[in-house]
Amino acid sequence: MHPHDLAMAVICESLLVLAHHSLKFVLKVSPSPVESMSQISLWFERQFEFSFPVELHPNVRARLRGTPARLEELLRVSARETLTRKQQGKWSAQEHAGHLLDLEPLWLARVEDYVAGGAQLTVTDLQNRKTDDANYNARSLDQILASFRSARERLLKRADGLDELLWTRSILHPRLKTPMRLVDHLYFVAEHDDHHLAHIWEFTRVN
Ligand code: NI
Repeated sequence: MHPHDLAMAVICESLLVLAHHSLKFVLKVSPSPVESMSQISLWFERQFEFSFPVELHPNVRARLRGTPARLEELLRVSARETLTRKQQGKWSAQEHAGHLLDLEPLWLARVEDYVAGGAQLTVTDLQNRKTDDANYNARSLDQILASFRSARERLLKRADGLDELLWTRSILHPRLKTPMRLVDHLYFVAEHDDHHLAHIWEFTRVN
């Protein structure tokens, strides 16, 4: 080998070794996705625009109907330890599921607001103390999932029996100060489902 080529080979090898170590360093110091900021946007910062046609209400109901199956599919494949692990004091995957269960009575009460013709939708506790107090990590996962499935069935059954004219009735949302049609309310519930399913998915796929 020509001395010049040899020198080049040594430099190249040194650079490769350096690159390898830098990569190892980057991999070592990068926090895992769970330790870093979640990519999921904050629910209370979400803005909603409701401009889709009311005729889409069967599609929105189909989304709502699918949530128990999606939740079960996500949760049943993970170990209990993964499902109950809390990160930085935030809810565990199982607590997110419990929170979905906790909100079903609110969604149903809001459907009744449309039937009764109220001026504002039923308010809720924005601190979600109900979920913190329930201690879902100590409960059986099967029980949470079964309760959610039956509560969701009840909500959908109630929506099934409603007069077609009710779907366009508009009532003010107490926090967003936005008028919401009944179809928007159910769309809002489907978006809320997705928000928590995204959190659960984030937990279960990295653990
Ligand atoms: Ni929520």
